[in-house]
Amino acid sequence: YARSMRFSPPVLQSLGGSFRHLKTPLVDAPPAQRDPAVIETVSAMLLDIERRGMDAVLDAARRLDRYEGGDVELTPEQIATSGDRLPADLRAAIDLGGERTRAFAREQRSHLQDFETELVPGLITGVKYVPVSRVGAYLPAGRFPLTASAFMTVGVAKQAGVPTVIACTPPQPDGGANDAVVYAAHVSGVDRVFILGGVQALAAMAYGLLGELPIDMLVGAGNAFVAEAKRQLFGTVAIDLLAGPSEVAVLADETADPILVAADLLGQAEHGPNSPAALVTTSEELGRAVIAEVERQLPTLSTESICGPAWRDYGSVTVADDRETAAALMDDLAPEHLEVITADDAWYHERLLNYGSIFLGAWSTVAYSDKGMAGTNHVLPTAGGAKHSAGLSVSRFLKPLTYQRIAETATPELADAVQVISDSEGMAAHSATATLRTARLS
Ligand code: HSO
Ligand code: ZN
Repeated sequence: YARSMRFSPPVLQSLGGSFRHLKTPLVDAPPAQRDPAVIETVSAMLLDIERRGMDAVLDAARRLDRYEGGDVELTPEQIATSGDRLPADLRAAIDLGGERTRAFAREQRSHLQDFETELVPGLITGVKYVPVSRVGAYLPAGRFPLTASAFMTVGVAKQAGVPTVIACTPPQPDGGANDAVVYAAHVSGVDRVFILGGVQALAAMAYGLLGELPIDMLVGAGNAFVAEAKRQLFGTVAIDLLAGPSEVAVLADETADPILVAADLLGQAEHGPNSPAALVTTSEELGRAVIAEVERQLPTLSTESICGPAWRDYGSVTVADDRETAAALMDDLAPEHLEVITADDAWYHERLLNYGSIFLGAWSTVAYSDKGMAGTNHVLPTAGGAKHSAGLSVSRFLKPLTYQRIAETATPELADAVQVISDSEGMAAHSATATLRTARLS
């Protein structure tokens, strides 16, 4: 994630003078994501854990998370009763978000159809969707617990039909797990939960140290160490994606309400002091009003110490002369979350190509998806990753496996062509698999 919500100079150049910046990010360089010290630390930890197993995992948990407990696994009883300690309204909201997220995943699953087709007589080919067998979800509970992450990872994997989904979540100051996070994992159908954080959690799942076979796929976001551990474990296991700081971009025209636009920009800037927020607008008046409104709202937020620096250092406001320029600028940013609040929402929806998830109209706001209420996944590509990848969804947990069933009738054509290509390459054994069949034709 080298290029967090920055316009690329060649794109700006290609757009000529058809835009101007009202506010540019104060910090010139994007946040350092490939810190050599982080890479070193993570690789030393993974090596240690691979060699020494669970002893090394527990050493790391004690040293880094001050974990003093014995068994890191929650009992089924502890998981089942996690909701009892929550306020009733929180419990109900978690029930709602969990069910909504599963409903969307179920619907998406139903559109992924196995198929079979006879390409030419006797050549039958097809696709069969098969879920991965074991998934490990990382459920962060640091500065903010992000309760809904369990819906997005555990819940969606279960809707895909993944038989075993285990989860790790870091210990809280009292040594236990965060009840809301565990309850969200429980309603999502989690099989086992462990109180383990950071690199040691990912390694324990990937190396099969938790009384479970090694998992096939690691999902879920965390801090820079967690992201780096996923990067280094990729190959040993599959991963969802490498998430950098959460981002939001708003594309608005003169019809947008600056109060809502400012609130939605600050809404994601809250994730961290390096969380980018960008406004691209076709109205200079709206742009200026939003800048003023952000300054007015900041002191009203209890998280001003995060949102303030994020907006100052990574916030931007750009005015485009027309909607085509606005769309081109936005496609270049390729934001994780994109809100479109204009009189032309449908036109933009049709035209825009790069975003993790899009929110159309003033009533659609990012937090609705963040907390699971919109049903869509909040694990999304950041830092321009939306140019090449989509976010997590039920399809990521399913492997479209291909098959072929070939009859004698299709053999002459296939075998002759395969023989010709194989011979031209000098691959005699490949060629023989075809010619032996030709010889057996009745
Ligand atoms: N915006 C984050 C998800 C989240 N935010 C959950 C708050 N809660 C990544 O999409
Ligand atoms: Zn968020």
